[in-house]
Amino acid sequence: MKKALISGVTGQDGSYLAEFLLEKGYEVHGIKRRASSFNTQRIDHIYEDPHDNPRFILHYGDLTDTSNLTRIIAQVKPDEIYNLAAQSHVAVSFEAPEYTADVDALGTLRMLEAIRFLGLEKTTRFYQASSSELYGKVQETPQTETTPFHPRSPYGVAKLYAYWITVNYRESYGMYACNGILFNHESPRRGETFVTRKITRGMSNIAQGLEQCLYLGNLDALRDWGHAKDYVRMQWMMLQQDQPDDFVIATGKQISVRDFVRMAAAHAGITLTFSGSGADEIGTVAKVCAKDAPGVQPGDVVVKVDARYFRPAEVDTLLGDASKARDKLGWEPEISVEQMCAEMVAEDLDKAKRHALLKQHGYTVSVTRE
Ligand code: NDP
Ligand code: GDR
Repeated sequence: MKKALISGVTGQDGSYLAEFLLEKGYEVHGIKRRASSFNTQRIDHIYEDPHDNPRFILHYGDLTDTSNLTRIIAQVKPDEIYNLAAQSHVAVSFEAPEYTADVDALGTLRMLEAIRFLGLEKTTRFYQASSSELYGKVQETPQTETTPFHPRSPYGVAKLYAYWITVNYRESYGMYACNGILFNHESPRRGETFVTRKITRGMSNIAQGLEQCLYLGNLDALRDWGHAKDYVRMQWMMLQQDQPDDFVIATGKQISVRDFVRMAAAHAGITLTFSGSGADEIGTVAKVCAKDAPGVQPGDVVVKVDARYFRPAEVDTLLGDASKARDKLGWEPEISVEQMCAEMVAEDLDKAKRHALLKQHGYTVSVTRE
């Protein structure tokens, strides 16, 4: 039985990857952080009783703790390591740049060093969760594996270090180490403060009368959005090749944040008209133009731009070209952004309806917002 170790197993990708590898027959080990409240919601459905000889095993750990990582890797001796753990929020990285560098850049080095120190560099394969944020201020469109990097945030710069240290350990020690340069990918399990989930959740709550207005930043940012399920399949495929290599994973299509708002609103039963345009136009709003959902009236302003969500340096546009992954690995994304948005809204609307029902019956319902 093959063994995999996933850092960041409690995150969006970690949870889908754990499911995927368990289905493939792997013994799956995951690293989770100690938190003051439960942080395993995304993997609770695959949790196995530790007293029952499980195939899914969790270890407490942290990417900032070298001895802890070394001990886990020594104990598990994994065939494959997927390094997905990160402070993954770009805007937060401007608030916590040093921590982001510690986890995202040095954390990757700690993993690679642990493999080398334990003499596993010829037996353990390593996947690094690299990012389209490396391209930042883009030098060419669409972006491929050879497009120059110009990161625009402490997160992007930390991931740049992680990218190159992965390449360096491959070249220096003959380690099987790969970078997946992944463009944005989302799902109903996406963290609530990333823009797509913030929108699908916000529109669902507004449709049910639980919230009045969604405050967003740059509506004109363009992203190449795919589905996390498609992307974790590719992470595994990358580690099954004869030779290690780096691959872009993207859909090859982009839409704006504004269009994603329109799409999500429509799925939640709200038809919107936008006034104003331009990334910096604080007055930009979206109004409801038809009453299709119980929580809104025609004329209600349900989206406003708030400068607090602007970033000190923005990544305006990202569009990936995953031809190499298609040609060499036979990978194609199967889920479109429209299907993904519909799935996300369906789940968030379901939750909003349940909350609305509780509220109707006198229970207190609090909506957590950023
Ligand atoms: P999430 O933010 O959903 O998950 C991040 C995971 O890392 C969580 O399990 C989190 O734990 C864990 N983590 C954070 N800090 C530490 C730490 N110090 N030590 C140990 N674990 C830690 O991210 P995604 O699943 O979306 O992304 C996975 C990886 O892919 C990340 O590295 C991200 O930067 C990268 N990436 C993501 C893209 C995307 O669009 N989703 C695109 C390109 C790259 P906890 O649950 O406790 O917070
Ligand atoms: P991103 O994702 O920064 O691309 O990083 P995010 O969803 O945070 O932002 C996408 C774009 O939307 C704009 N935006 C807003 N973003 C957030 N979070 N909140 C808002 O209110 C808002 N309004 C507008 C942003 O300015 C940006 O242009 C994600 C993460 O998963 C990274 O870990 C990963 O590496 C990259 O994708 C690829």
